[in-house]
Amino acid sequence: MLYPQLNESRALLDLSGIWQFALGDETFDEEKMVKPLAPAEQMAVPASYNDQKAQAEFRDHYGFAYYQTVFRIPNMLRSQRLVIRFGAVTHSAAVYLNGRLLCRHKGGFLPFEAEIGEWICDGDNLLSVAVDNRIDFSTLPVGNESARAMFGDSLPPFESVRQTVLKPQNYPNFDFFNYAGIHRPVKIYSTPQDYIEDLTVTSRLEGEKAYVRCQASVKGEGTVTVTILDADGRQAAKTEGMDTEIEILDAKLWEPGAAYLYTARVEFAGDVYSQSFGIRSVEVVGDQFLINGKPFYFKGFGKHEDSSVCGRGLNEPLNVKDIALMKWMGANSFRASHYPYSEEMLNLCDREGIVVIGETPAVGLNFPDSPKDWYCELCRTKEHHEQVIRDMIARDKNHPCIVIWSVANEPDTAARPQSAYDYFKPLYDLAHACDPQNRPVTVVVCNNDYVKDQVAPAMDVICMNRYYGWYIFGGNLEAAGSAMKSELEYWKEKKKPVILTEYGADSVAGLHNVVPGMFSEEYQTEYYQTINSVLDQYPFVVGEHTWNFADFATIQGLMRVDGNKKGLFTRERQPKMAAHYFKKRWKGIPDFGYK
Ligand code: BDP
Repeated sequence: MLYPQLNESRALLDLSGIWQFALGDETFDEEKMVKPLAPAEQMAVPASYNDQKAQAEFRDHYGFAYYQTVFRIPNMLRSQRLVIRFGAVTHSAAVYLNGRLLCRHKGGFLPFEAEIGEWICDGDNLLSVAVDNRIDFSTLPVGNESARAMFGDSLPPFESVRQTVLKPQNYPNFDFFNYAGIHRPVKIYSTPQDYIEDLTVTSRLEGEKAYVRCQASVKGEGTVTVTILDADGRQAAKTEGMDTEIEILDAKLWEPGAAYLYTARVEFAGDVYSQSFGIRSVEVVGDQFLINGKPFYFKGFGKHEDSSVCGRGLNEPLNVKDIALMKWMGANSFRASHYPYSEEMLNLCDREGIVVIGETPAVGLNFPDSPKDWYCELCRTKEHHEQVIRDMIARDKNHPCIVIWSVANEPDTAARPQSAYDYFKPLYDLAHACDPQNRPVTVVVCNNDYVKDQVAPAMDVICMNRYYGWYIFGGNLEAAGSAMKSELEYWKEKKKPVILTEYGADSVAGLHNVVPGMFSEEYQTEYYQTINSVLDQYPFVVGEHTWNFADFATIQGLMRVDGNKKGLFTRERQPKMAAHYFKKRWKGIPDFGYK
């Protein structure tokens, strides 16, 4: 799906701003969609609604919430094809235009769009969006379906108390706040009636030669012309055809830390679209991860789209800042944990030369205590999971920054190994089949009983999350180091590259110890020193991603002091001691050829 663009053939209108808003309940109220909301709150879009107000009912809301705005379409655009596009609405949406259902969408982290030409009227158009934040065993991320599933027998026996506890609410089976709302921009764009529907740009390196293939899918009659422009806008090649390959002379490669972007300017009938892309290769050879034929070492983080007030809403200044901080530390990569990030962030990473592991929102696929074979009997995510893989890759396929697809984070792949394999192997195959660049595919795992896991060894890259020294052997770094070492001895036999995609310790900024204890900045730093000294001994370990880049909001709980404090930065992006430690370490580790 193409990112909306303003150019000589396409207009672009941004509906960001203050919308009308009302909280609802668990029943969809069509009345709130067909006429102006009254009474209405004021709510900013894009952003989560949870933290924009001062009451708990917004933060802890369960069920539907309603948004409305009005817009007018300039007369000069009325003859054009008009499309409304939502960057992301979390977790599911119903959209009404002028009182009629326009479209529905399930999944909170990918875009959807609908043509609106026939629906538009003169004067004000009423746009209503119902957002449902409920999560269960059929959604990604996964929510538990009752308090009992969450708390089991620890619920009190008193009926009245129990009823309060059991009042309908979300029970996330994941460790980030269940933010909801219109999270990414809502835009209307126009195209001519004959238009470019999609573009796929891939590149191929053959020795010194580079070839670029451009496949266009179009609606209407006409010839497709492709002009490749270099980063200075100079023509590098030109060709014609719906599916065409051309050689680029003296091609400059896209590299981590040294991004070089070309543009494929595609013309068809009266339509034009400029698709940026990079020429680079990604492959796994033996136990190494190669970018442009050279062994790459991932230095970076697991992240979240999370900030105060905006919640999970697009926050572009923060994205710019985060990349600046990554560069300040000598990091070169991050994982878009645990959902596809905004297109705006990926565009930025393309330009900044930051490497990204793209991930679906499949987090929480674990029910360790379930007596059932849950992949088959409990979990109802399979179809939706397939859909998000298709949609994520269709959206992100042209980004040079993305070098790995992660199909899921920490599913339980060890308790019922065969069932897990039967669920994930087809998804792994699907991701490969969908990707025109055929990038490596993985499932990020975390199992104490790792020897039983059949999924991780079947992946192109073994990505593992590990918390020796925190959840296991908390406070005992000596034991943590040996546990890490013995696990790596096991993975060594698989002869595949391994990335430690998560490891970390909470630290409360400002808490200091002479003798490091858990939650202090010193402990967090020593924790990393201990684990890193083990990682450095294994050449097949091709990357280290700390958990997390910054502190982030979570559900309230005994283990969370105002959120998850495993950040190297505070939520406000102030560095903790460990950030300075990593800055020193990573400045000394080259992007290529470290091991
Ligand atoms: C891992 C999860 C991540 C959590 C982290 C933690 O992948 O989402 O936030 O643990 O507990 O298991 O800090």
